[in-house]
Amino acid sequence: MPQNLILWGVGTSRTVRAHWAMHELDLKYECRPILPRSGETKTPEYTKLNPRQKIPLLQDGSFTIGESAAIVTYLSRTYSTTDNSLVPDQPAEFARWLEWCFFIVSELDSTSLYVMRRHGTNQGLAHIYGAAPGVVEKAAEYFREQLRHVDVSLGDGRRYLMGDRFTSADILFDHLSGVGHRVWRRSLRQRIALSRASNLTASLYEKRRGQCGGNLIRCCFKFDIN
Ligand SMILES: N[C@@H](CCC(=O)N[C@@H](CS)C(=O)NCC(=O)O)C(=O)O
Repeated sequence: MPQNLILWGVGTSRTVRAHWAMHELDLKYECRPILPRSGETKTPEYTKLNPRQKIPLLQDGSFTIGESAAIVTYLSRTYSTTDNSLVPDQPAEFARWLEWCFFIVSELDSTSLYVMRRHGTNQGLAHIYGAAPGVVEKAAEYFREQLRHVDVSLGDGRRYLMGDRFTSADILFDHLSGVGHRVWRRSLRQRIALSRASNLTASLYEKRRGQCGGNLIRCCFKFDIN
């Protein structure tokens, strides 16, 4: 069992992924609830830990790792049991899982959704990163198009992206967009680890938001992708 897990960050969909994985794997950990867009990722102390100045970040003893998808994979590969593993072992299943993860992180997140977040004026972060309405419109179009691939897969009524087996790909996808097929969504709602992680991070976020007050730059989680 891990001795000294510290997870940095709350208040974003990417940080919830890491908290959710912790709860799925039943791990005890310490949370350092720093917030995005609050200046807290830019302090010298944090920059030393993570020069990319992003959350989430995981410390496991002297080992430090960022990127939410890498964190959940590391946690599962290091601490899962045969019953709660979030990453398939068998080569073809592993490759399929990897395909989902890359698709979610690259096609859905980086190429389209995050572009909409950063440059959107409709509940986006254009006030920080600059408005680019044409780019946002094209990114939304691309996002909807890519989402159709997920719809086709989930349309066969499977409970999770990998079929009957819950994996970290479901964690990545859920905390990307709040979309997804009805059966899949119902399966996720039944996961106790998700409600535990969401409740914990929501309460920590509210507490910290109060403390940060006016220093916190407005941030939003919902985006109009219709
Ligand atoms: N690809 C990274 C993205 C992490 C990221 O961009 N985090 C943002 C918040 S969503 C952040 O920490 N920004 C720095 C800040 O706001 O201070 C991941 O999945 O972990």
